[in-house]
Amino acid sequence: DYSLERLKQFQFVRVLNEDPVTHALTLLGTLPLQASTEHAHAILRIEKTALSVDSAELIVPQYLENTKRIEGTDIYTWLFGWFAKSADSPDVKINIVHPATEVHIRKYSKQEVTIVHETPALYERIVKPYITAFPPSRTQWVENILNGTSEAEKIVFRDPSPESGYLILPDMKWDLTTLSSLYLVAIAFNRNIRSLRDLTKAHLGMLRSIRREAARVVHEKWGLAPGSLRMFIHYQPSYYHFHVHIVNANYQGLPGMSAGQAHLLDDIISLLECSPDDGPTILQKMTLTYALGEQHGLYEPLKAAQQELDYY
Ligand code: M7G
Repeated sequence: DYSLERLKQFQFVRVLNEDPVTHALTLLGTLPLQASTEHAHAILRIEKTALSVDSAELIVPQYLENTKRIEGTDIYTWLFGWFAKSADSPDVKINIVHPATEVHIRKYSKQEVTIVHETPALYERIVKPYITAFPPSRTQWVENILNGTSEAEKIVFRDPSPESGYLILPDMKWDLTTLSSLYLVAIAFNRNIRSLRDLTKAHLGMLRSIRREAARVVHEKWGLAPGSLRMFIHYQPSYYHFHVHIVNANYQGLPGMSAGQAHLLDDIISLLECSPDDGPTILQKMTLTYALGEQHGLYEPLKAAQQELDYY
């Protein structure tokens, strides 16, 4: 039996694996064999237990012993939390949206998804008006970052051109320290690109620049070699102001990486390169297929419109 006393005789050799998605570390070491002083190799996979619904009342902020703010912009704040005073590394990362709108409550709710096919016609009729109807307050956090009132000291790259410039900074999903889950975001200064449907050949310079500068900055600042980044663009995004997700390629299995939602920056660049010089680009002519949660504002209208398509 692996009593506490026996486990304490574990002699650490090395870390075999680290998984930021499941919050696990796999250690190699040795443990004494039963009724012996002789040690043999032992593998310990240590995983933080899931925060279950049953433990909800134990993780409410009243039980926190300490917090440390990581960053914040507009209605978004993210911080570390400790449940016990002594622990070095924080027990939890807490993201706060406050005051939260109805759209936020729906986005963060558990929901079933359905696959929809968005033809250019459906984009024009349903999606474009939906995007246009968002109040500017929805992307106030983006404006705060672009005009330097928030997260200014976190910016790692800046090209100030209003047409083709952008900023690169840590995404609020990142804890700023765990390299294996490195997550940055590039945000364009150009406010006219609401989604990848608006990208044209004229934006190729900016897209190639993001690809190049993100790799350079991440190499210089965090030592990650070329090829260690997965850069992608969401469709649908939550925020219709053009941005690119820049993520450690080894950080896999995130919900926002599903086929359909995440489009590789390299593929987008290539699709634009293959597009004609005049007229609509491939991104404007193609049918985009993706999963929509039932709480998404486009769910009902797009689902209803699917009957008109030839797919079924
Ligand atoms: P998205 O594809 O529009 O939506 O990406 P998603 O949130 O469903 O992925 C927006 C990206 O910006 C996400 O990766 C967010 O984590 C990140 N993000 C959102 N806000 C509100 C902030 C913020 O205030 N600061 C920073 N640094 N990143 C943010």
